[in-house]
Amino acid sequence: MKRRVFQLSLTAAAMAFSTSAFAQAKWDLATAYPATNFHTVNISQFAADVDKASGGKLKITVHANASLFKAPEIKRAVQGGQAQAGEILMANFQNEWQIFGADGLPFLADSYDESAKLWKVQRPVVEKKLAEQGLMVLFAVPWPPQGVYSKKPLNSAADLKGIKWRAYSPATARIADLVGAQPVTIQAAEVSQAFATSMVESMMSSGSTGADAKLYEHVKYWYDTQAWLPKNALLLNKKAFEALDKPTQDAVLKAAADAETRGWAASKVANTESLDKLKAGGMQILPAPAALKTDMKKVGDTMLKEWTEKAGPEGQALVDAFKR
Ligand code: PCA
Repeated sequence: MKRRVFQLSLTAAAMAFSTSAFAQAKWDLATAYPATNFHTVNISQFAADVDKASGGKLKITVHANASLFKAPEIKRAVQGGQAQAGEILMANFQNEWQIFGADGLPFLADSYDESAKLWKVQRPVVEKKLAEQGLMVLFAVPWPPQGVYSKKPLNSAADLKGIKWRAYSPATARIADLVGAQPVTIQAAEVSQAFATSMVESMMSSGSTGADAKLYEHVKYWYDTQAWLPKNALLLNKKAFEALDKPTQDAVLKAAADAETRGWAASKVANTESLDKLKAGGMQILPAPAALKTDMKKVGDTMLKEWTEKAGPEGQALVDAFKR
C-alpha cells in the first residue's frame, strides 16, 4: 500500500516535471565498438558538439564497446527508451526487414561512391520504417571495404570449405553456407578472443575491426576483396528527441549532419591506417586472388537474388533506384 502511494507521487512528480519548460536532458548513447574505433571517435565528437551547441542543455554519455548493451540489443534498447540513443550495424537487422541489409550484400555497392549512392536511396525508406518503430536515424557511416581474413593462405573459395568462419550478420553467415564454411556469430568485441583460441579461422570484415582486435597476433592474411561497406547508423528514441526544445533539436540535427560528413572521411582514413597497422604487425595484406574474387562474386549474385525475392517490390525498387 505504502509503495503504491509512493509510486503515485512519483508519477505526479514526473508529470509536473514534463509540463515545465525543458531545462536540461541527459542521454545515454550505447555503441558496440571500442572507444578508439573511428565510428566511436566520431560519435564522441558528435556528443561534444551537441553539448557545446546546446549550451550544455543536452549531455550525451557515450558507452563504448558494448558496455551498456550488446550489439544485437541496442536497437530494442533505444526503442524502449532504456538508452535514448544507440549505434547499430544496420545489416544486423536484415531478418527484421530486408532493406536494413541492402548494404551488407556482397558487391552490390562496393566502393565509397557506390555506398554513398546506396545510402541516398536507402535513407528515406529506412527513416520511414524507423519512424514507425518510434525511432529516428541521425546519420550513417560505412565501415571500410570488407576483405577476407584467414589464418591460412587462400586461392579460391574452395579453400574455405569446412573452416570455422566468424559471422557478424545474417549475410556474413549466409556467405559461410554458400562456400561450405561453418558460421559462428561473434560480436566485434569478442573477435580477438575468438581468433586467439582458434574458435574461428576466417571472416570477412574491414581492416578497421582487425586492427581494433590486433588480429596480426593471430591471423596471417587479409585479402582485399572490396566486397561491400556495411553501415553503422546512429538511432534516437523519437520521444526523447521530441522532448527537447526547438533550439536543442536543431543543435542535434546540425551536429548529426556534420558527423555524417566527418564520419565518411574518417572511414577512408581508417581504411588506410588500419591496413598499415595490420602490415606493421606482420600480416600480409594482399589483393584478392582472381579465383577467390570470381567465387565471391558468384556468392554475391546468389545472395542478391535471394535478397530480392525476400525484399519483394520494395527491395526491387531500391535496387532499381540505386542502379539508375
Ligand atoms: N567491422 C564490424 C562490422 C563490419 C566491419 O568492418 C565487425 O566486424 O563486426
